[in-house]
Amino acid sequence: MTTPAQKFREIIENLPLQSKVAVLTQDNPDPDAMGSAFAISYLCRHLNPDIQGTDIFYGGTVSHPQNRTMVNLLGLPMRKMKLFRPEEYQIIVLVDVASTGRKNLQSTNAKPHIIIDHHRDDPDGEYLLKDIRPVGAASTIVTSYMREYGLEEKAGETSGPHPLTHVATGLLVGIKTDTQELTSPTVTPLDFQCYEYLLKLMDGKKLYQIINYTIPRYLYLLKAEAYKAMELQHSVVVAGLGLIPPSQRDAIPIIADELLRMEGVETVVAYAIVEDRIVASLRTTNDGVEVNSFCHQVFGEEFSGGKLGCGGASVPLGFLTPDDQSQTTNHQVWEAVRAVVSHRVFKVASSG
Ligand SMILES: [Mn+2]
Repeated sequence: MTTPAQKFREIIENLPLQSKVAVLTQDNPDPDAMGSAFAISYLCRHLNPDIQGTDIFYGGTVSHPQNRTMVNLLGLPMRKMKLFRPEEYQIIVLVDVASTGRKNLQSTNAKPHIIIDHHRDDPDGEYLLKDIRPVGAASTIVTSYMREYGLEEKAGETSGPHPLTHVATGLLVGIKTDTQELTSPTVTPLDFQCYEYLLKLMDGKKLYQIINYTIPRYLYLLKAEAYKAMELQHSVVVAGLGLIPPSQRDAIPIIADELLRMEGVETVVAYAIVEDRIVASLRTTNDGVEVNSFCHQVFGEEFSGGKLGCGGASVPLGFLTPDDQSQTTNHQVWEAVRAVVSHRVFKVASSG
């Protein structure tokens, strides 16, 4: 029987001279998405040095400071989706994308030839290869290809623009973060085996730097703002961060996660105005809170959603979008938003 790794090798090896491969991943890629996309790109060039090249595309932003550190330290060649011309590529690979409905990839509808994923879904259609397995990380599946090809024997060699150690480091961060250090319920024996395999290949210094990433100063300032502004009723905390630029939007979920650890707190809503939207993160450890309906009641069904203790919203402000250079009106819009969000959160929380 042909394994998925053999099938992948066969597809890539048989590509005509000068072919190009596109690897598409989540719009707002997490370490698993970036690590596995980078490794697929590496594998394509390794299996067929006669191809013209591979490009990785994503539609949104890489803004979490850890993800930015990963991109910089490993030299991940991530390109913006608006540069993607599907007709230029002989093979399109989707990796770590929840394929059915494409919930986390909406910036293109190009049809893939290859799907590699661990999200539990099964998209219809004909593909050259569809390797969807219920393991802890997409990075695990790609690592299993590397093991099958015996890539560790190439470890000392540095042909190509990226050393294997960088690829292995990216995959390791992918498995670590997607499986919460191999403790999530989705973890399989294959995740452990691949993790161990990567430990022998990775760059320990780079791994350390990614895990202990430099925290940007704005995050401390926004945390200070959150601590000052937060309102607490019973076990519910609401923290408004004010107007923040898009490059800082990842502070919202980071602060929500942190406030959830406060003694006596079970539910957190952290939010800010980002350009023309209210962006919010909701977290709860209270099993009685149905996150999806909580989000819908506070922010509207069209603009929010969630599951299993974790939700979010992105509500367009439209006519009320703050654009006052003198800041006076901006402040008033913020005060209005703050009053409405606090009122609704506490109302919905107490009605549950
Ligand atoms: Mn993943």
